[in-house]
Amino acid sequence: MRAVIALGSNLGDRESYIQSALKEMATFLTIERVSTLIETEPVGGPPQGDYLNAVVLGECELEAEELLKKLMEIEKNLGRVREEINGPRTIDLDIISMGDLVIQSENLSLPHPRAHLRRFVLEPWLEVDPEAQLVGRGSVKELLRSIKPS
Ligand code: PH2
Ligand code: MG
Ligand code: MG
Repeated sequence: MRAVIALGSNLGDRESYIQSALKEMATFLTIERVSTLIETEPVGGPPQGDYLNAVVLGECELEAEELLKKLMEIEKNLGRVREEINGPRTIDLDIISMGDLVIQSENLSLPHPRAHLRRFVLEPWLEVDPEAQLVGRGSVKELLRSIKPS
C-alpha cells in the first residue's frame, strides 16, 4: 500500500537524523520519492529551533499499526525522548496516510488529523506528488493554497 510519511528534526545534526531514518525505513518500505529537505519555523510547542522537514512516499506491505511500531522504534533508536508535547526532537516520523485507509484507534489516526493544516507537510508532499489527495480533505495543492497567503 502507498504510504506517505513526514519526517521532522530540530535537534542536533538534523540532516543526518533524517538520512539515518530514511536508511532504516528502507528496510520495510520501498521508497519511491523523497522530497527536498526544507527548513521551517516551529509550529506550536515551547520555543525551540527551526526544523528540517521532508516527506517520503513508498510502498509498504505492513499493516498500519505495524508500520507505526517500526517508525517508533526508529525514533527511539535515534535518540527521541518524549518530554513535552510538540517539544524539540531528534526525529519525528509521522504516517500521513496509507492508501485510502481511515483509522481512528487509540494509537493511530489516519489520515493524520492535522496534516491538512501543516505547510511543512503539504509543501514537500506536493513536491513529490503534484496530484496528491488527502483522504476526506481534497487535493494537497488546494489545501496548500488555502493555508498559504499567495
Ligand atoms: N512538528 C510538530 C509540531 N510543530 N513544526 C515544524 N516546523 N515542523 C514539524 O515537524 C513540527 C512542528 C509536531 O510533530
Ligand atoms: Mg509530528
Ligand atoms: Mg510524531
